[in-house]
Amino acid sequence: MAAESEDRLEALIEDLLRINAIKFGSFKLKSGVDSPIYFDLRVIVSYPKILGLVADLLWSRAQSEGISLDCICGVPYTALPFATVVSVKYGVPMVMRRKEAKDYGTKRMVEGSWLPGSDCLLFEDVVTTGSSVLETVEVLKTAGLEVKNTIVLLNREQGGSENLASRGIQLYSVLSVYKVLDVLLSKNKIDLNMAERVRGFLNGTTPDSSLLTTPITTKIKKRLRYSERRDIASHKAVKRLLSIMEKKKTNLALSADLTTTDKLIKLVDEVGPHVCLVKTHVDIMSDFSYDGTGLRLKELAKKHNFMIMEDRKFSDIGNTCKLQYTSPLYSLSDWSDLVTCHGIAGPGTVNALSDVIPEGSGCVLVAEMSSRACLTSSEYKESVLRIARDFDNVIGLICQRKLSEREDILYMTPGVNIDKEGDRLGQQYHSPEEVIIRKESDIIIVGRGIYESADPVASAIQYKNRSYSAYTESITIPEH
Ligand code: 5BU
Repeated sequence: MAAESEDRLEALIEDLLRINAIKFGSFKLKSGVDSPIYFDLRVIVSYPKILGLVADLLWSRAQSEGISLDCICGVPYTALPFATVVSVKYGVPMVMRRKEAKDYGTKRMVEGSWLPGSDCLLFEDVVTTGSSVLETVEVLKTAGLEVKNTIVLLNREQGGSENLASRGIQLYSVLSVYKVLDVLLSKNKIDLNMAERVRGFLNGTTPDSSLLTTPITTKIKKRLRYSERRDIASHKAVKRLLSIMEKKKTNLALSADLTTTDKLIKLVDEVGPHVCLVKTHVDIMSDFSYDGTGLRLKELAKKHNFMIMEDRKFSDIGNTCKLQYTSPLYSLSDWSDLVTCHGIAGPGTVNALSDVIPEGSGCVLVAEMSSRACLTSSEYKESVLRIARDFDNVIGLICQRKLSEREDILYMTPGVNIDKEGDRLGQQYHSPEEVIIRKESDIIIVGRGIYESADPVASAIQYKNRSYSAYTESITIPEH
């Protein structure tokens, strides 16, 4: 997701909390169930700037999904003004669903003008099970409109998408409840207890009633030190990496994307003293060999005390990934400690790799990418987090920010450069401070910022110092 739209989403979440459209506590839902979180988005209508932002985000979601439409409609009442503002701002025709038929005149349930069979895009404020969307879809269909897509401002992630999909309606969401929790946690607007309570409620695990009245807190969350994280972590690779980071005072990873062994080995030998991790892409090399490259890297890892991660991004079905990982051409298990892996194929990939990855090594799941317009939506990230939770050999995430409250895994962030904002091929860069302090990630991954610089060692030291200072600054924030 582009940084700009990510910033707008974060701003919206904070605004919603401020205007009491999102509340934490104990609330009885229509179903009679007690919920620790409540959304009342009706209030948005009184805040024109927020309403405008909501309209922009709904419309930009429709655009980015390439949804074709003839008109739009808001599920009454809350989403009615959303649709109205989109209609006016972006010049899209709108139809309006009546809640009650007039008892005189035309008795129409839908107002406006359309041709039979026109595609109508529906907007909704919050979706839980999707029942109000379905009710409106029925009325629109009876009036001769087609509804294939719905965009919801906030998805409570309680089965709505699946229910609607089973009725042929695709649901897209601007925000998921998990995203709301992550952002509010990262901005210290709620504490871990509350975030866990809401997650427990959404996952169907029994809430602890003593926490039902946990108030919103403004207390600043204390960032844990590497040594504290090491004690919490159970995986050997996490413990080892954290120990290296603490001992060498570095949270810098070198992305050694060079294409010949000589250049790669020279760079790694020079920069090795300053990094905790070296990341490789063996398939970009013209002369990779197991003993000429792999084993020499392993020697350097020992000499300079760093770990090695092959950024292979396994993404196929389990069986193929197993064959790729064990291929004797690369013999990855002999020299790399970590391998990256996508979640796109589901849990099967990580499951298969757990059969072949040796003890003490692990997988790092790609939850989020740095490239412009990448497809890692909130729902996708949540699914990847679930896979990470289910497999012990997942030791960390490649992500653009600390994506969960878990302290027993590592968060590693590529797309870091001090001098540039991006490249011409979609890469997007942030500064070490942005990544470590604001996004609360653990490790910055830097490639061209180091190996393309005139003095790679001096650059590595600069990245190391800035990134490590950002960490020490964030563990010493005084509590309020
Ligand atoms: P750069 O030269 O600092 O832009 O290199 C970044 C490296 O991180 C490069 O090896 C990418 O393949 C890798 N990367 C990334 O840039 N963004 C991502 O989201 C992921 C990996 Br996943």
